[in-house]
Amino acid sequence: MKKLHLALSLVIGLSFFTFVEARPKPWLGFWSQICRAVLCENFNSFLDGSVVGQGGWTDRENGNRWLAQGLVFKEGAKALSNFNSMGESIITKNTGRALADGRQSFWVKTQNRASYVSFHSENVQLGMYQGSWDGPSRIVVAFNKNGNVNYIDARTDTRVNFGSYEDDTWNLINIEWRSADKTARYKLNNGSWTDWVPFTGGPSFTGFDAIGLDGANLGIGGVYVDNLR
Ligand SMILES: [Ca+2]
Repeated sequence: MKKLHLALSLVIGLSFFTFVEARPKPWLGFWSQICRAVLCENFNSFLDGSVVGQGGWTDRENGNRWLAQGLVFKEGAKALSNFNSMGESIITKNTGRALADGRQSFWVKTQNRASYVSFHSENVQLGMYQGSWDGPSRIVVAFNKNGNVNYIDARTDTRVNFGSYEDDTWNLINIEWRSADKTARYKLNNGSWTDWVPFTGGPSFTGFDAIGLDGANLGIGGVYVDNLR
């Protein structure tokens, strides 16, 4: 009798397993939508105009020059633009979810970069921050007037060019970081990864929970940013 019960249990169990396996799995689609970056943002639902105050974005300095707009975008229906001729224009967003190990990508399109005013080594800067733009640890990438893309090597506190980019073209930046040795690596337009390089503020690092964007001294040029993932 016990053997019969066991056999019946097996049959019922297997039948249920087969039934579950055969069902559509909407949660798999949901799972694939889960954001594994500091921020996943496509800007498509934003109202045209200043991004400050929308979707949790805040003004760090002259941030109202970052606009949501639907004329130029990489994905969907909208992207951010910035045509800040002089000085800096900085926005940040803290997601409230710190990643000790993680990744982040950005799509960036400069416009008329020849008209940019040379500004240190960063006309357009994108990055991850700990706490805020002014936090102790950061990973930043910058696009310059001269067509170079750079990161900061914390060992020398200098910007290191690791690629060049085309003006008036959407460029993809991928960044990964790890807490084990407080390093990051970088990739431009699906090229090769750089080596793992120490990022700024490693000794204070616990996790990145903020994103920052800066458009600086763009002259009569500008920049578009879309589809952070
Ligand atoms: Ca978009």
